[in-house]
Amino acid sequence: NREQPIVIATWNVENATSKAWEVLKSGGSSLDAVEQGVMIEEADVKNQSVGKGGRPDRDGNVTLDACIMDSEGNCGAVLCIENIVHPISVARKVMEDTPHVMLAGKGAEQFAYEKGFKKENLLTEKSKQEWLEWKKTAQYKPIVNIENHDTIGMLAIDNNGNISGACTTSGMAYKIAGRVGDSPIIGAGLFVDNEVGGATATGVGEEVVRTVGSFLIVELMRQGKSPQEACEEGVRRIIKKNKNKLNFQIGFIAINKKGETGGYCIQPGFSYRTYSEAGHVNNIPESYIK
Ligand code: SD4
Repeated sequence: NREQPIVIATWNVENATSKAWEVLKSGGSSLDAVEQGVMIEEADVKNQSVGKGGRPDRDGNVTLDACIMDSEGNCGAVLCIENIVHPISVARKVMEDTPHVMLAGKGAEQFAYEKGFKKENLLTEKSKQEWLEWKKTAQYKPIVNIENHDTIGMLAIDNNGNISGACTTSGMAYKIAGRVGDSPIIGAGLFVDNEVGGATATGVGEEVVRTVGSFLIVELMRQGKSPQEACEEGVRRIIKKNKNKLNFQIGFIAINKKGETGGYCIQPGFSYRTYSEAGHVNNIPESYIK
């Protein structure tokens, strides 16, 4: 009952999982599948939490975070990069073409241009108008499940049984300039171990970083927990540290080597997509708060 190939992703990102599935079905690698899958959301200006059209920081600049990890344990990330539509592809170049894992800010942007990426304005009129409206009160307040469509984390297993993952975001809306969340941090926003499985996160990144959430979930699976049990324990660790202020969202998804999947979150409203021969499904996981 091995589910392979299979792709899973945070939120109801039908176009992104369809794209990844197309790559997997045609015999492509899980690395190509997750890259091309999340690129759909990066380019979609209607998704205001990822890539082009993302909400800016409090100064009005759109800054993006992304990371990618392959089945060999190689990884690459870009942090706080501006003017580039596909940070996931820059992260892949960091992984494949440099001796480094992370490039940040101006250096990451400079590297992208050297690799042939085009400079593009990422702030859409819609995101700009909303930011101008926000500036009237300028209260930083993360909103739970913004539009039910958010940071995308994606995990895939290809025909050869190899697991890869990708995670990409514009981060928390109206953050302080320079702020980086969990999404580009290997182990926090994303982790893959080809012997065990993979995990990825969405929500208030500071809380995921504090518990090294995705690494924790993969390690729990290594110890024998199912993806579902591991995601629940990952969320419980965060809850323990935040007993009196559970007003934020965290969602984890995970997959193991057998292609079994799981997901769990703090607040209702989170969902994740799975696409395999068994079908293309939007799953609504249990939440800690009902
Ligand atoms: C971050 N985890 O930057 C991201 C934001 C996010 O849904 O997931 N939004 O903290």
